[in-house]
Amino acid sequence: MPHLLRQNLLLPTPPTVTLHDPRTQLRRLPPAYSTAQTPYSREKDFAPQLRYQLELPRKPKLRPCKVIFVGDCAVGKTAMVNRFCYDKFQSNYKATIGVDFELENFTILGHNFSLEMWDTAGQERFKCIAGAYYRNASVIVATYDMSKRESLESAKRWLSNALNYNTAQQPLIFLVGTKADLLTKEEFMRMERVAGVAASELQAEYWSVSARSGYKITEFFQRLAALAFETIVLQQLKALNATTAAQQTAQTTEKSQTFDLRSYFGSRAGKQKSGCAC
Ligand SMILES: Nc1nc2c(ncn2[C@@H]2O[C@H](COP(=O)(O)OP(=O)(O)OP(=O)(O)O)[C@@H](O)[C@H]2O)c(=O)[nH]1
Ligand SMILES: [Mg+2]
Repeated sequence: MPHLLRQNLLLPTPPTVTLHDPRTQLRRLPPAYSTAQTPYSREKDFAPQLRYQLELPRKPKLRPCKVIFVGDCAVGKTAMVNRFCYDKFQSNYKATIGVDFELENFTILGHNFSLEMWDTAGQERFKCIAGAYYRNASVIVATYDMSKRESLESAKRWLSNALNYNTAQQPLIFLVGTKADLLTKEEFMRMERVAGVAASELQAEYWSVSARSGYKITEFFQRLAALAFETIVLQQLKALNATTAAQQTAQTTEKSQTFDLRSYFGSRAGKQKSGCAC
């Protein structure tokens, strides 16, 4: 009925409004899972240099950030990515063949920033090809199943393997425990203590999550995206400052050489003049 009324009165159809996913719009730095278990920023907001850099007329050029998920088979890598990207959970296990790929777009402090998520296969038979996907990853997520203690030891090996292949400068490292819903409160706390020690040995930020219940999934991905964004922009600023400093040094050297040549030729000309006069 309202539709007919609109047609009869020749009212313009309202514009379609695209609603942005609030989970991917970030204005502040999300907190770590635990401030005691992170080697990264413990601040409540982005670094002041980052905000300053973003206000300059020269905007940073942001390439998609490569994130790799590694860990034993069936620990829940795919479930974690799917919960964040599609808000869905499948209880039947379908092993990843080789690698799966997802792209997630964020808007951080008004800038577009994409995460390229490479969800690798944990099955042994794919290990030889996985190395090819590890190169140039800016973030490594080492994943273990909180209900299987041995998968934590494997996560350490997966991480060290990924670091061997990685050529990116100091990737951000996360250690993530999945399937938190399967543990009792006591088991959960015990496992977190053990994993917390492992995380500090690995110099990784620690998170416990559950793809089934959605526990801390959004918070984890938001923190990952925000830290990656901050690191990449600050690295660009550092590189830019280094280039400017090198250019300034080159200009100063050039100027001092010009000065030397002038004084050299000036003195010769003076000598010649005086020579002519006598
Ligand atoms: N209870 C519970 N089950 C989970 C959770 N996450 C994953 N699972 C289950 O664990 C099984 C394996 O999950 P996947 O995400 O496919 O594991 P994966 O690490 O991607 O495995 P590969 O692709 O073989 O490396 C599936 O049956 C999931 O339903 C969770 O948070 N809680
Ligand atoms: Mg998988």
